[in-house]
Amino acid sequence: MKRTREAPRNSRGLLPAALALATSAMLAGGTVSVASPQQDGATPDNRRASTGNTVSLHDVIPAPTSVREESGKKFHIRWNTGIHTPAGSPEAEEVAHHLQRQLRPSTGYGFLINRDQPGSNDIVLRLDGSRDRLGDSGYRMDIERDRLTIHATAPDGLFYGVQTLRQLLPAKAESDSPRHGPWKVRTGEIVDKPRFERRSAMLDVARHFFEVGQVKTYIDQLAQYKINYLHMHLSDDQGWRIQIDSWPRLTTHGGSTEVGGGEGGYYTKREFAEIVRYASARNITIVPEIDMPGHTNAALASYAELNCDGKAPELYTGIEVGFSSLCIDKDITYRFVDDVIREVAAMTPGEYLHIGGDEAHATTDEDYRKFMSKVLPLVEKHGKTALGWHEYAKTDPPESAMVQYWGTTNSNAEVAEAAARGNDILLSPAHKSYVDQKYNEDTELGLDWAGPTTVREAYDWNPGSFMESVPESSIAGVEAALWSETVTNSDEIEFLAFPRMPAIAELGWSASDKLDWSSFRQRVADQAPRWEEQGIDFYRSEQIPWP
Ligand code: TNX
Repeated sequence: MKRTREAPRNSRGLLPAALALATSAMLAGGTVSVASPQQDGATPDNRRASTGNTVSLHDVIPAPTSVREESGKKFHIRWNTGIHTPAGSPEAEEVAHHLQRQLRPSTGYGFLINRDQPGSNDIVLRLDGSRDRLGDSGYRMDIERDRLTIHATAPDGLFYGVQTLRQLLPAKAESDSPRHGPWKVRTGEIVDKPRFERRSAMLDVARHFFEVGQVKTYIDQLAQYKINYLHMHLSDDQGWRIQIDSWPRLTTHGGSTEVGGGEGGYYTKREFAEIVRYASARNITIVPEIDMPGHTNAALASYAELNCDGKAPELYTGIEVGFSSLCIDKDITYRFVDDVIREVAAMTPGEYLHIGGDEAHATTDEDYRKFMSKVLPLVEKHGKTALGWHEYAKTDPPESAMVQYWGTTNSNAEVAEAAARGNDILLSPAHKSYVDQKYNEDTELGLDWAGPTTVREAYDWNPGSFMESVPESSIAGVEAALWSETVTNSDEIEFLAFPRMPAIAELGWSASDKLDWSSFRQRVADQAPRWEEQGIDFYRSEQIPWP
């Protein structure tokens, strides 16, 4: 598939005034303050622009809770810089190993990990953070001339601190081959913690199948923006992608194709375990979705007995939705669902199992309710909590169930009622956070039923106040959803996800007084050299002042 990478013909490419000023001052070798219309009381003084050599402590995505940058002094990573970890925490040591693996290739330094007294020039990880200030996943980074210390209350926070540290180093630190330093970080202090517990991304591996390596690549990209859940859409009309031992034809037959008629594919249990492990080492929990009772043609094609008329339909490789349904009145349907949920639950350590429930246009309302009333207890029986698309809110799921909103407006009575009953709401409004939508009419890649969606539209909303009659306390978080009808490989995933996924990541993490488009577009622009080092094929939106 060809993609439009050029900005639309009528774009002028004018530099915003502040950037033009910063650029010319930088070219002249000076330092410059860029005044940005922030509401956090920051003076132009403490907002120094990043230069080629060092990065401003303000230049981080998602924007941290508070930043204090000093002038002049730097922390210098040298050949003998070690990583100090607290004794007795294997998880903290894992974070140290992650940092070591991250920085070794570009710097060529060893980054010895030690548990003795930290030496000078060391990066120090400590589990001594203040819970009042940092919560369970926050961190405080104290950058001094001779030491950089990340304090957290738990290993999660250390991991997030390390992701911030990566962004504070020159972009070439992301290279996978040796580069010349210097490796300097400006001094000061960052205090940071997430606004919402759930910063999620969704990858549809059903419409087009993605190999384990492609999923890992995306996981790496998500982790650096502090995303902590990856929802995998594992079954749909076009394909069944996860091995189920008790129903083997789901994959051997149901997984054998994809949109457009390609060969499809599926994850064996071993491969899926590898995805779960890889994600968890990056603080990401996999949320498996088996979509039902609609979006089930691949299953119905694999087992004739699941169909009301006992006849298996053909495999499907188109992109229409809403034509398939499991047979609501057959007992075998619930033996099938029970087996699938049992096996999928056993493969995923996370609390939630997503049962889909969207666009069940081939199921009557009465049947849909009947189906959910039988299936929701099966989720509980296998030790999981249900997550489902918002249509299932009308079936009165238990209070523990999470409801995922995918509408294109900011009001939905059933979702508001569910919130009032106590259900948590996960927000993925399609016109904002569906990163499978085109950026503009000229982008060939992507669908456009809820869009097109520019980077600014994806960014410019506040999850806490977005939905009418749903208070911020009911919002679990946000999700950037990548459906794959038009997406066939990693380059195409990246083109749609960058820069919109980092935009959604910031909405999920940063405090509402930090959400500011003019600041975000500048910080996104400054990510470009990192993405280039990482080989990320991002969309050069004309809304962003790329360097
Ligand atoms: C709607 S949103 C769907 C998916 C499509 C997507 C394409 C939702 C829960 N269902 O089946 O893939 O639009 O943007």
